[in-house]
Amino acid sequence: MTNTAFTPRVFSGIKPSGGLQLGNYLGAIKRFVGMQGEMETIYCVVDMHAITVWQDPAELANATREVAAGYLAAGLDPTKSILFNQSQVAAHAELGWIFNCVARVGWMNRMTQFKDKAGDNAEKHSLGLYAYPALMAADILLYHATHVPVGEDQKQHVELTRDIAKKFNHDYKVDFFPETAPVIDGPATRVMNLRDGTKKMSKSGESDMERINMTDDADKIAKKFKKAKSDAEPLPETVEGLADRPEARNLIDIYAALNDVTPADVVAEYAGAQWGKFKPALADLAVAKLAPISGEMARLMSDPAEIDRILADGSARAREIAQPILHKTYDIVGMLRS
Ligand code: AQP
Repeated sequence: MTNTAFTPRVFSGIKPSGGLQLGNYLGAIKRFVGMQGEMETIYCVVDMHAITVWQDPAELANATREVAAGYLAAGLDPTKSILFNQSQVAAHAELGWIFNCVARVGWMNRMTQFKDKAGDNAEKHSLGLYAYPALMAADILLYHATHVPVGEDQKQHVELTRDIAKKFNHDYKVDFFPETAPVIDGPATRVMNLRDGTKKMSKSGESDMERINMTDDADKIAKKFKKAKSDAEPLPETVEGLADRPEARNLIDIYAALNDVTPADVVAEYAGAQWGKFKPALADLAVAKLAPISGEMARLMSDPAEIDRILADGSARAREIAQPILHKTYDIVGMLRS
């Protein structure tokens, strides 16, 4: 069966594992909002993924609300999209278990994000961190999602989702789960660390100076871009001139994504400029684009009951789609629904 047999549907999520950073916004949220109205859109705050590494219980609920506020402040309309937090739709965990039994250990061993996160100390990490791509496959396939907008770092996990769908369909001789497509496009699918252009920007990176947080004020944003690593050369004449210049490439990609233009447009505008000219322009642009969002996030966070109400409504709507798909999965697998 091809994906044309499935209603086009978008699913994606963000972990409340800390405050949102610019990579989450440009690589994910901004694009999620752009897909609203094109097809049915379901967006999640994936709190069950967050606890694959330690989360202070006193902060997790707040971080969950903050990610929800980030989505809403960036333009997500809860009447057009379903917005909810994962733990409130139990079917995610239930389908996740089935997929633990479909995915192969050899597949999980190839997941580069686990290797990066666990480093040399893999045995001390949670089983959840290792198994999390199978839960992510459940998040997506529980809604028969056909499109998953993600940053470049999540591409391998969406490919694993396709492998799980294919194996399930093959083993049970059904055409039940779609082969979901990752949607990875635009200039900011991999926003890099401001102090090291070879590493991705992350919420949980060691130093605050390596990322722009969505809640940073104008002074902080200006300071972080001023101190961002660049190189000794001026901006090149063409994008080809950015090869082997990861920090320069990153700053230009960020500018392009914030301003909805291409990196080639940015290079054409700033060809030959020194960093002393480009960095303040980048900081001004970032403040102009991010300040309205952080202001709206602060406003939303001052009324947590309203965020909780939006999430509860989203959970109820998500359950309506998820429950029949889970039940059908149980029937296919042969679970007695007593
Ligand atoms: N640097 C990035 N550039 C582009 N996209 C990014 N995303 C994350 N970082 C970048 C995208 O944001 C979405 C949500 O990611 P996540 O929060 O679920 O997990 P992550 O990718 O592990 O994000 P972080 O910020 O690095 O979190 P921590 O530090 O807690 O692990 C995904 O679509 C992701 O691609």
